[in-house]
Amino acid sequence: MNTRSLLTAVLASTLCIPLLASNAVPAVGQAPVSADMASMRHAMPNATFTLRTGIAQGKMVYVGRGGPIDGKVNPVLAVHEGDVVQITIINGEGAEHDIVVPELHAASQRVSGPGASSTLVFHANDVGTFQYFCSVAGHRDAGMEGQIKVEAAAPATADKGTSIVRDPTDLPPPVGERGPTTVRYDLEAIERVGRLDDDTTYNFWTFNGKVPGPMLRVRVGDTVVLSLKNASDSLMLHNIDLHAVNGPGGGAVLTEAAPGETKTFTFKAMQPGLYVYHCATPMVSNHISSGMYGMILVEPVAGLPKVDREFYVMQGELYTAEAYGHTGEQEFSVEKLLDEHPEYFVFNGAVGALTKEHPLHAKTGETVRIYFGVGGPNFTSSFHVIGTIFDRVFNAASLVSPPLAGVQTVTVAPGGATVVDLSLPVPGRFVLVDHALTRMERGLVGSLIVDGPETPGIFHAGDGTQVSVQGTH
Ligand SMILES: [Cu+2]
Repeated sequence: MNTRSLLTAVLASTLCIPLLASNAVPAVGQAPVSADMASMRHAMPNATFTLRTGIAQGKMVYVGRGGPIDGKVNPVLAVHEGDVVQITIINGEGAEHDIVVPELHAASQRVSGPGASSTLVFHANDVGTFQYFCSVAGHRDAGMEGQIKVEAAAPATADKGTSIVRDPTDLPPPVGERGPTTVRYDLEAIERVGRLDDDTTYNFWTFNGKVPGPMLRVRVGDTVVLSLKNASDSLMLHNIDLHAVNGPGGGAVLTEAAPGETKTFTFKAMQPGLYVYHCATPMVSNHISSGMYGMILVEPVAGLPKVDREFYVMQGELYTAEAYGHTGEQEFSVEKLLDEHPEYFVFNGAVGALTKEHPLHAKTGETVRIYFGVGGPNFTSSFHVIGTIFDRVFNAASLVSPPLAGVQTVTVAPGGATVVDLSLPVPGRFVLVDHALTRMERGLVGSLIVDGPETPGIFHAGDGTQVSVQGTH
């Protein structure tokens, strides 16, 4: 049907390595390509499908798994022009199979043995209908075939949901030199249907309408007067527990507010640190998962070392009844929460928050600080920025202990935080991840885009001769 298809395809039986040599997916920027980054491109398809081989009505078939194709036999795989399409085939019954799309020059490896899998990735550049099938002799005739439909670019849909994403640059400036004072904060618990992913919404519970809640910033010795209003259109009780507080419940008991109520309490910030706050109304983990977390920074007397840019990033996970990737409004699943089986992992509230909506930007030579916390409620983060090394880590967000130097990955507990500083000698796109990298497949990824001149003395393709050539011209 379409012999001059521009689609290119590659095979990736495991996450990444064979893809270095391929040009299957265009680079996101002009960034130099590291092995890690090559894998990242392929880990960020925007149309993903899983097919399991099996027997249905006496025929050999592919059965859709997860998302809108769940349970469907030889499902039509609908994608849009320009999508990066990822298809994973899982061997369901043990016979040898593969999946090929000759018109798109795409083919998986053969898989034999129950549970074996292979993944293919391609870029859907042409509109049309294309056949996929198993190339093992006789299997196509036995029933293993279906269609991939590439439609013209998606029309704008009516309501993709309000953004609940907190811009990572939305944080107060350093406190600066001053003595202790009284600081007043007004927070509002707001329940709001917001965008969780493209074409997917969720009924978030938030502080001030965004996830995470606003970053609060005070100095040690300050007195904080904190009011929590629960919006009148809320359905739930809400409160706030700040880990910076010395006092029962961290303030939760004193701030429990019914819809329409406002509660106020006062505390003294006794210890410097970066602290998580969250709603602590039962079921606490439900309130946190739905978005009710944020951080308060209590600066030491002398403040923190000066940097050029600061960012505010938090990680959380969501438990939806439907599998990751379903469109439409998603309902919370208490069963999945109790099983600690999340469907989504997100930075700053939603899939794409720190890639499409608010990527982090900096310039080479600048120093950058990330205030990073985990709302959770349940999963520890192994925070890492691919292509960088943390120069300074305030481990466990302790700001009075000496920082660590030269750190690759930082463990951050739920209800915990870290402060990491990095310098950026090389331009390009760097990738924020939890190095439990399976979570990328469930939405957890961010971008740090660094602009500036190339620095071949630090990073370049090829061998050392290129450096001297470039250095003499
Ligand atoms: Cu709450």
